Amino acid sequence: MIGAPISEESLTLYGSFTSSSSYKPMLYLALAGLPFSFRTVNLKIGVQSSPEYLAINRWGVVPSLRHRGLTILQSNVILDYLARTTGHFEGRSEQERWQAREWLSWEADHITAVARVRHSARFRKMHDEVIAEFRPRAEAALSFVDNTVKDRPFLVGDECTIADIGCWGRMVFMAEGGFEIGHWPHLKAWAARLEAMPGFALPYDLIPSKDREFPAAPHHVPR
Ligand SMILES: N[C@@H](CCC(=O)N[C@@H](CS)C(=O)NCC(=O)O)C(=O)O
Repeated sequence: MIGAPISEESLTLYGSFTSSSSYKPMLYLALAGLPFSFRTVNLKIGVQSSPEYLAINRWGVVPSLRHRGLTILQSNVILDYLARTTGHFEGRSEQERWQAREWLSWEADHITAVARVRHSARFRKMHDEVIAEFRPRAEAALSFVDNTVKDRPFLVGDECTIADIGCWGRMVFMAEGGFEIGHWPHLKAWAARLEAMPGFALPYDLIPSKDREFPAAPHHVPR
């Protein structure tokens, strides 16, 4: 059973609380302070494969976003959509806006290795061959981010963009994959800068296990 959107104009996010892909748009909405409806898709009992949810998301995965009669899938496309339509975390110049999207594409190729190791370790009781293949790739991706934020506060320009939200959001469960954040000190400092932003929360504090309405947060600045 999946909850219905409140109205076409409101933002409705479908997600699950163990999912880094769901965390990414959820963190965006929390940092932007935007009001939205959360509709839970319980992956444990297979709601993602129900005909009702497949009518929303053809791939049977979370997240999905509904807004203004549109349905938007894939976490990075959702971040792109939210940045375009609400103006938050877009980047200041045209070059920065493209660069932020380049990072999202890179994230899907590389930081997903962190998510694979974590998934294998947490949900599948250690698939050694998966971990052996993806751990070095994950470490290389984390090192690339670490090196990028060595001399700059965020991945693109000097303020937080969807690049930071997308990359951080996908690596957020790194400890569950056995990655110790202290091994990447610049990345750790960058994560602390994100954590210091109003509205920030970690996934298990942010994503509810039940449907919930989120009102506009006090720090919300309409654009
Ligand atoms: N590339 C997709 C990945 C989505 C995805 O794989 N979601 C996982 C949770 S993180 C899911 O719904 N898995 C359920 C399943 O495969 O049955 C995105 O970024 O949105």
